Amino acid sequence: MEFLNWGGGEPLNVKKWAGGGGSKPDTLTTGAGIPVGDKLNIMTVGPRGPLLVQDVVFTDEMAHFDRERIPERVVHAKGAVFEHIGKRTPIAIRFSSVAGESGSADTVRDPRGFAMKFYTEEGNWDLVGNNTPIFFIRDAMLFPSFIHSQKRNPQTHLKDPDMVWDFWSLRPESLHQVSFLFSDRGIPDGHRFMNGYGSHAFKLINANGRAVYCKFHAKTDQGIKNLSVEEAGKLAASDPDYGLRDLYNAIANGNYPSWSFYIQVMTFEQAENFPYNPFDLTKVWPHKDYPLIPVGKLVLNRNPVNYFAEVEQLAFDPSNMPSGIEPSPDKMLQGRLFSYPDTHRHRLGPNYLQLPVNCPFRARVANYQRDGPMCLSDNQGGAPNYYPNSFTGPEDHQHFKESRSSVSADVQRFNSANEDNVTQVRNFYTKVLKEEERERLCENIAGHLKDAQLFIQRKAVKNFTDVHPDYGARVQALLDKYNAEGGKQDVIRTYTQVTSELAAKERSNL
Ligand code: HDE
Repeated sequence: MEFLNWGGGEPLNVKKWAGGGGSKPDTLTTGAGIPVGDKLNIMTVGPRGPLLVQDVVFTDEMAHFDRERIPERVVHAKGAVFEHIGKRTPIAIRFSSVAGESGSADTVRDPRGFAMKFYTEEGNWDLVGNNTPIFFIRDAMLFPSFIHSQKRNPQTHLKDPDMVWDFWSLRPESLHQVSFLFSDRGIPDGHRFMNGYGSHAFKLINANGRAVYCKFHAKTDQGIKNLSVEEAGKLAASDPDYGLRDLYNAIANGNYPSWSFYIQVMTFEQAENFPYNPFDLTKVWPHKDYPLIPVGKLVLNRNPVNYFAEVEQLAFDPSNMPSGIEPSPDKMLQGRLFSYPDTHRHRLGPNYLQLPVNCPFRARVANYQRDGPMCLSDNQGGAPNYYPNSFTGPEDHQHFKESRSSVSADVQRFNSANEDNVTQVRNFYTKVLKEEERERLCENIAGHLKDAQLFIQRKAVKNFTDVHPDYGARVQALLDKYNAEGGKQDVIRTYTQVTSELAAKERSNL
């Protein structure tokens, strides 16, 4: 295999990562220096089974990622309604963009976060979704690297199209989400005019203990509205807080935005016979086979009173699931069950669940956890702090036990890289998009991909061609135009070439 080197110190108009046929990289290790055998796949029981706590390569990677920085936040509002007919449940929703820092423009092309917290009488339920039903990857192990590739280059601190497209082109399972992102829906017109999706499959268990798989959808009652690339660009310059302002004003003016809430249901038997892994987050469950069933409405009728208290400190956690909702073996969801509470313990401290906006104020917390920094409550007073005990400490109840499921399979790092990365994307390209939407999709992709090096462009185009020859050809034709205009040469310099050029330059400066 050929290895590319990360060149250092070039002027910013010269592409880094130049190289080819360079030296052999070091062996990858954990933070403790232990060599890693597989850093692309989490360890599960069977190819579709749950993640194991013994996957310390994963926890090492993820716990470090969780502590990289204090994440910054964008928008939030509060509202009402859920559960049995007529039942109202207070909720908090926070909208966000993913890759930008706090203060970045609301009109960038980026997935939008759509995080929902339901304060139920049986504890908080967090459905931490996006405005897309799918995601870029299907294995949680890849998430830190994926995010690094979308954020700033560690050397230049610039956004780097090479990093973005290098990762995407090496992981073709991203094609579905990339195609969605570069379509018109990639730039929603503020937060009110987009849908929200729980995205993962979950389990729903009824009162008789019968379980089904389900997915959650929140469809905007305002209708979908997107911004054109031109409008979005203008707004980014003139009103970067456009989305936040729009939402805040709508709620403040009593024009409460709402979303109709639906579920899709799949029986265990249907899951066995589904043509793909039904827990693969890069794919959807077709609506014609798994129709949307209406179950409620989300209404946002109050703005936060204090941004820091109610938004900055608001902590979502996909592992907050009241009895009756359980995780499916979706590998991304399994990874998130660990990552979110881990990041909150780091970011807000181990007692973050006592903060008013996070505490399950409609339920009563009774457990054996005590102390820790910033304990805000009475620390459960004089109640016993060990279990079991012979006194009046809280007891567990069989009634709330998780549903039983059986797995029996090899424990392994199962490689899911090639689990059909194209069929659903092809449907999206040929059947969902109209001709002019296809044109805009290819223009948006080429307009971004043009800034990556040619060898990365070629890898990306190959993947689009695998989806559909027309897709690849259109993107390539646009790239050819850009490349010719930009005088881009099809030359990849080796690391040695880059460094010797630099050395020569330094000598001439002497
Ligand atoms: Fe997140 N994600 N994520 N994510 N995510 C965070 O949690 C993470 C994923 C999403 O308004 C972080 O509190 C991992 C999918 C939203 O506060 C962090 C993986 C989806 C928000 C984290 C994913 C999301 C986050 C950063 C893959 C859509 C904002 C700060 C295994 C279904 C929540 C924080 C808010 C935030 C980890 C993938 C949605 C670092 C490890 C898929 C809406 O913990």
